[in-house]
Amino acid sequence: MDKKTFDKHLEQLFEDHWKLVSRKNKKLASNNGIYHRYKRPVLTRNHAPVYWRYDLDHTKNPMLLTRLGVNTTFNAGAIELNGKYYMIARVEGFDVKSFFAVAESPDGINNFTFWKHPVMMPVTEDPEMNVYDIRLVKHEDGWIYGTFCAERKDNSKPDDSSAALASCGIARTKDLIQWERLPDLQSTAQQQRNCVLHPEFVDGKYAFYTRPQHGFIDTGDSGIGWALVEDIENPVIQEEESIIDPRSYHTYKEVKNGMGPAPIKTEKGWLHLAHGVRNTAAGLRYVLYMFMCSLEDPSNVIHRPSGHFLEPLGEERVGDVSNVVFCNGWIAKENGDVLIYYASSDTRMHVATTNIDLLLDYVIHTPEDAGRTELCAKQRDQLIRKNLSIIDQDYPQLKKFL
Ligand code: BGC
Ligand code: BMA
Repeated sequence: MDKKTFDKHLEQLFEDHWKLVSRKNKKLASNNGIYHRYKRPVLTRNHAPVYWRYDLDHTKNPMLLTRLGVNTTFNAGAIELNGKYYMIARVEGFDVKSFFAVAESPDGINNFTFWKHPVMMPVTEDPEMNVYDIRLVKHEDGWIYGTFCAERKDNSKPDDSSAALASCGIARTKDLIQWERLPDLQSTAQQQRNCVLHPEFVDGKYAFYTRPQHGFIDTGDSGIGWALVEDIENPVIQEEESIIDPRSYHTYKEVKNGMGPAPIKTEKGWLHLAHGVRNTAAGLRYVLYMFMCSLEDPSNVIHRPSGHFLEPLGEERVGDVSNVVFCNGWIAKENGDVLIYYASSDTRMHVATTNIDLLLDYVIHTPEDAGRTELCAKQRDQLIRKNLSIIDQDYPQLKKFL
């Protein structure tokens, strides 16, 4: 390409990118009353700046080819700071290494734009192969913490090229730019993924939601765990973690589950969003679910609405790892609005909007899973009978729809 054509094409690339990040999203009608989805994803691989992917030097890249491709932008942590909304996305290159990058929006829904540089996350003495799925929390100690999965090769199995060890990386910051890396969380479990720091001290200690597991994929007999840590600069869990939300047979969390973002404090309790995984003939299926813990004892689950909260729908079902929704970031605004950032199929980010009142009503008043088919059918039939009598007495105009 001669320089003139090169320049023209280059400008077009920048313009297309600009159009993409300037485009406003559209709220869709709610299909459940609980939250609204949006027409378009809020962060995709095309949101990655052109200068992250191309070499703009005409002498080195005369045909204007992508040099370092960006494959996916997903599983973002989220935080509101000084009236702006930030996601720290898991950006995965074509090289299958992910890194963290901050994307900023003026309203939390539109115009998410990556900062110029990705996060330069410091490493420990044992640098990891990969990092992903950061959870951000403003802790009452004054720091913003990021907890994420730090993955290393399992050197005890040199012949197995996919044997890996997952552990909880911890770093803290004040501005999302400078990060101080702390040692990885140490526990009695061989592996940890999906660890989340509770925003408040509990008995003067740091509290972690964990997910102790025996193998890299196999979570063994576990679920969402809970443990206290005295010193965040030497984060060691002394006791065995207690499992506050176990997996269970024939539910959306039959094979594994894990905490989502840090919980939101409300007057009635701590709201939790988590993911549950079921194994199917089409592979693992990930959905999101909610529960609530008590204010007095944040390790005590007091409400468990039946079934999942958000599932992969339509286009969300297809991507790099299909049939997955995953959430590790949400923001509760001061006015009670809640922005839920969820990724679909390990590929792109979406937002769903709701508010605390809706979530409380959902979590407190959705009945619990009745436990087995006969009881679930009865539970539904009771609702049907009640509704039919309400229609009979109060809504004669609805009878024609029955
Ligand atoms: C991937 C994760 C995945 C995990 C377990 C990791 O290597 O990066 O996305 O959740 O393996 O399958
Ligand atoms: C994992 C997670 C995510 C991912 C999911 C589905 O175990 O930690 O990174 O979204 O698998 O591939």
